[in-house]
Amino acid sequence: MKIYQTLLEDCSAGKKKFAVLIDPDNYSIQALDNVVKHSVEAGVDYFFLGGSLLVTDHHARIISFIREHSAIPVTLFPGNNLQLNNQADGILLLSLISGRNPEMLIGHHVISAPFLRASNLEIISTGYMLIESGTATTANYMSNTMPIPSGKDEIAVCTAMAGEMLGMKLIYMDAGSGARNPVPPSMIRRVRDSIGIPLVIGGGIVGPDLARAAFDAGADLIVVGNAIERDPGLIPLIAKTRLT
Ligand code: 1GP
Repeated sequence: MKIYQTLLEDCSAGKKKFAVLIDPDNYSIQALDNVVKHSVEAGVDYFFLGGSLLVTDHHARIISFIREHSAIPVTLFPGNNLQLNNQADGILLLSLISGRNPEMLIGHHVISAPFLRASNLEIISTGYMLIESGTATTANYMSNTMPIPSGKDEIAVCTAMAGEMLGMKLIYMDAGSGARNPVPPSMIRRVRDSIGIPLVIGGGIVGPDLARAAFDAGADLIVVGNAIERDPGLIPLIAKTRLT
């Protein structure tokens, strides 16, 4: 319960959190070394690890490298059950509640359950919501689901409330990796006002201004992947937006 308990305590104290998303396909060990160094210096809260589709097989090596070079918790953010690994600290057990694909709602979880039960991973049940972002994302294609339209705040609100009522511990609204438009602040605000559990926002946050906008609208934790792959120097700048 360490990752979730700390997140809950920090959220109730109004402390904002920042996760760096590592898509194993997009990192050499040298590039990872640079991002891990920046993340340690800037006090990044979590590494999330995963992608909608992986085409390389150095997932395990990436986890070991991060574990050897930092104490920042590594949380799996798996696109499918080939991305499970017992060396991480925890896993966002994602149920894609914005979609109507039974495999993404419960099917993969059934297959993964024996592995997860036998593992030491901290399991964090997450209501995962894809939000339309102006372009087709890998997440939408691979999940075979339709995202929530970006102007339909009420659909997002009702979906998040249902996730909380079903006992999920987090709501994660994601515009998808490399999204042209991030989750709109108005939608973040409406959802934040409607649920009591921590709210995670990711997808298309490309710099400190968008990070600050997401926090100001009510995000408890933001996730940034693509922009950091392009420029790890953004890590300290985005980390600072937690405090302002
Ligand atoms: C995607 O929310 C994450 O699932 C991060 O998105 O890569 O666009 O930052 P970006």
